[in-house]
Parts: sequence; C-alpha cells; structure tokens
Amino acid sequence: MQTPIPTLFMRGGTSRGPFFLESDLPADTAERDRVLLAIMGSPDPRQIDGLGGAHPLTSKVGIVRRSTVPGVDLDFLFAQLQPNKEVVDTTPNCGNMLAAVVPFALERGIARPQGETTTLRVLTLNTDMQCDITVQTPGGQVSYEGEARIDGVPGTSAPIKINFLDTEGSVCSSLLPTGKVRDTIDGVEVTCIDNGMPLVLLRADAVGRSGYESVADLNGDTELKARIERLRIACGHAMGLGDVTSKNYPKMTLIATPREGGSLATRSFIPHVCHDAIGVLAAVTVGTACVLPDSVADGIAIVPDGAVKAISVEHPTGEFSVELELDPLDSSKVVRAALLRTARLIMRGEVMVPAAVWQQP
Ligand code: NQM
Repeated sequence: MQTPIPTLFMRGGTSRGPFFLESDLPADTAERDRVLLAIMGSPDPRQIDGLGGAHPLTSKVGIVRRSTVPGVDLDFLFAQLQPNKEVVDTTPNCGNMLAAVVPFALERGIARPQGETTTLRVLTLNTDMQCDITVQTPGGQVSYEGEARIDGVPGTSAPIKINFLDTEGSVCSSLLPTGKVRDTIDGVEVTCIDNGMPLVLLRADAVGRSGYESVADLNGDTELKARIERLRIACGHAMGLGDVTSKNYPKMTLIATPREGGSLATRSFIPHVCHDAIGVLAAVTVGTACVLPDSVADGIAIVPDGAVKAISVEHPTGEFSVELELDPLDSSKVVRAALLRTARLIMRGEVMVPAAVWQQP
C-alpha cells in the first residue's frame, strides 16, 4: 500500500515544487527526509519516479505551519533536493519558493484573507529571517491572474510583493564573512558576501570568460566549472562554512559590465549548474555588493543615487529588479530589500509515498 500525503504543487517565482503542511509530514526529520526524497524521485538524474523536474530549481519543497512567534503569521521551511543526490538541505533560503507560501496558507486555510490584498509576516526557519508578503485576494480568494511579469516565467500573473526585513548573514556569521569586502582567493579577486544567500562574486574576465555566455555554453564548459568549484571550496573555508563540497552554497556569481540597461550582468552557478535567471536572495545579495564601496562590482556596476536604490540585476533570461533601502547613517548598509515575484497553484491533490520508504531504518 502507498501512503497518500496532501499537497499543493506550486510555482514560486522561477522555482517549482510541492508544498505541505508541516503536520502532514513525519515529525521525525530523518523519516521526513526519506519521504521527501521518495516524493521528488531523488536520487535519479531524471527523477522519473517522483515529482522533481530533473533540475535543482524544480527539486524544491515548501513546508508551512501557523507560527507561534509573536507578530509572525506563518513559519516556512524550505528544503532543497537535488536530482541525483540523496540530500535534503534545509540550511539555505529560497526567495522564489517563499513567494508561494502565503497563497499556499490561504488555500489550505491556515491563514485568512484580509480584503483586496493580504499581507502576512513570514518567518523563514532555514535562517531565521522575516519578511512581509502581500498577495492579491479580491473577494477573499487568492488571485493568480494579473499583469505582473517576471523574467524567467512565461506570461503574466498577479503581483506578490516581498519586503525582506533582516537578511544580513543568513547562513554565514555576517554580511562579509571573511571580514573584508574584497579578497584574493586561489589567485582570483572575489567578494564573499551573504545578504540572504552566501555568494562569491568574481569578475567573469578573471576566469577568462565574458560573463555574457549562454546558460547552455556555461553548463557545457567543464573547464570553467572545475575552476570555479576549486575556488568555491577555498572560499567556503574562508567564509567559515567549512568543507562545502557537498553543500549547495556558496553560489558562484560571474559578473560583468551591464549591457541591457541594468546595474550589473550576472551568471549565477547554483552551485554546479548555471541558473536560467538568478535566485531572489542571490539578487538581493548581488544588489548589496553593487552598493558596497570596493567590492569586485565597484567600477563596473551602475548604481543610481539616493537612499532607496533600484538595482536591476541582468541575468540570462532578462533582469531582476531589487529595491534596496540604505541606512541614512551608513550608506554601505542595506536595511530593507523589496521585490516583486509571482506564484501559481498548479495542482492540488495527494502525492503517493511507497510503503518501502517507511520500512527503512
Ligand atoms: O536565492 C536558486 C532560486 C534559487 C534560490 C538557488 C533563491 C534565492 O532561484 O533566494 O530563490 O540559488 O539555488 O529559486
């Protein structure tokens, strides 16, 4: 007999995966992880026996519950799986899956609509980070349809606004975990930074690339991938993250002069394949590097004046706009990051878990 588990299959930003109420999953973490691996069909490069889409961006899971933290409405735990690995990683954030949390909670009845729009405070348990998320709820129903467009997703949808309140040092100990805004590591100038996602920024020309290559070309560039993986492991130690060989972070970001009217051109490795766009908190972190004097982006990033900065991060399928508010007393400190995402309920139902999964030790 297989065990049915209720789920909503949702797109959040440019990611996708099943969402669960925490109470519908096993309470024991090891058992929960075995169940999630079976649900997604991992490890298997094609994830043929599960819901995964054979790519890290479609190997994601959202787990949601009502919060008991004062002032917080919902707790969200993000789980990153990989097509071909037997790992369930709940250490990093995912700002894309985060976009689907409030629609999921409204659909499952653990939160109530407030009027034409609904704003809820969400705590991401992965890194203890809070944000306010506003979704469209005309007539008390979540609306997925609208005119908002995000690059990397076809068509338009209802806008979802995310206002991050505290992103500095999410997985790392601080914004600049090496203590410096620029380091030379393994012969390459880098900025190691974490404003929601641990990233290593390096100029593409430092590794002999333009930074404008296609995703397919970069994914096929085994020499580059080996070079930046060596660098990533060295940076992981320098960032206090230990041996990151089997970790999904830090992500490596090649940067170059913008050429589509944005602030900076990027190619983001997550960490072993190139993102078709860029992650949400990766974009917030890149934007933050753009406003930091002497980062590796300094001199090539085009940054507008003013205390509230609209940073447009160019990526392979368009751009990602982030609004950063700087501390009026310290213009290298970001106090708020706001951005737009969309999400959609794709399917509701039950996912079937094979009996053998529960019988394992
Ligand atoms: O950076 C990809 C994504 C992400 C994570 C990744 C994300 C973020 O695009 O907040 O959203 O970096 O693995 O979903």
